[in-house]
Amino acid sequence: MALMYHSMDAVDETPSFQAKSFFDSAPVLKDADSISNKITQFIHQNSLPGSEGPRRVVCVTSGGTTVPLEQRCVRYIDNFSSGHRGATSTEYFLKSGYSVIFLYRRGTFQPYCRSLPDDPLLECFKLTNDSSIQVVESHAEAVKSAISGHHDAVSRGYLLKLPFITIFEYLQILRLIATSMKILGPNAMFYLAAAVSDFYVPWESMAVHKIQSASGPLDMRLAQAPKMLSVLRKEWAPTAFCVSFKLETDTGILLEKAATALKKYKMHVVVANELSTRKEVVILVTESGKVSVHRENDQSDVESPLIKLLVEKHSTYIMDVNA
Ligand code: PAZ
Repeated sequence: MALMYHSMDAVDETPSFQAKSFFDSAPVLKDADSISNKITQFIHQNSLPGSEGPRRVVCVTSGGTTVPLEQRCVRYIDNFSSGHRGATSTEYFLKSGYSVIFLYRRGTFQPYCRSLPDDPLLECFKLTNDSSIQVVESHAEAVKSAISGHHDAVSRGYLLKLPFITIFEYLQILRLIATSMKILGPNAMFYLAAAVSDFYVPWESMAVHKIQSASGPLDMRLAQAPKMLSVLRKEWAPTAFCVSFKLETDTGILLEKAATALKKYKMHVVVANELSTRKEVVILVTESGKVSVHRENDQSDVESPLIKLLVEKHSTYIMDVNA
């Protein structure tokens, strides 16, 4: 099967018009009411003045969106993203006192579970002679810290995890989160690390059933995904602090593309990263300049200094808005 990747011919449409057409024609989001209730409740709880005042809330997006090729989906286009950046960053945000809405691609890395083996259930546990279950000694520390870290964050109401698979689910849930987070004003942050498809097949022009191969090679026209960053900044959550990511494989164009995104979508920060070095170094691009952030050593996470810097920038932003 050969897929041809085309963008649609240039049309003179604003991002909010494109967004409206996207949502009007998207398949209905399953469990929308329940997702919406969870988000509202989470934001409400975290905006109540506690002993430390209302908490800052960050929406971390993580992993890649799929693009279904058929409505009764058998085949889809996917991307490389493992969700490691989002899961790791979530841990550091929680450590910094933020509450996190973790919007993640189902099946990708999860906060506090990064040190677990690929098949945790089968590799971390064993049956004893009396048929009870025991943790394998070599994984005991990883299991303990996964359970305690995760349980602590969820039971205290600081972590809400929402899964997506397709680009339709991702953008619909992101809109629900963003419009609900509007009430948090500058205390809200978006940390958009998910790898979102630039092209997709609109639902109404998608084959209903499995595409047949009998008629030979497949030519397929993909529409350009709407520029939701613009809509998020202008309409959904205009006072939130917004951090987006720019990934390239060609370092020669990375910083220019990041600077363009910063300006075009009015982001507060764009984090630029290159595919093969993304766990070692990222570059923060802001209006006031560029800063390289490196991990300290092979055992440490680049997200540790990255989140520290972003928290500082967010604090300055909150002070400026409230001044
Ligand atoms: O998910 P991961 O840890 O494997 O990779 C992280 C990343 C490269 C997807 C992220 O840092 C990023 O750049 N996200 C935006 C990608 C984009 O330009 O659309």
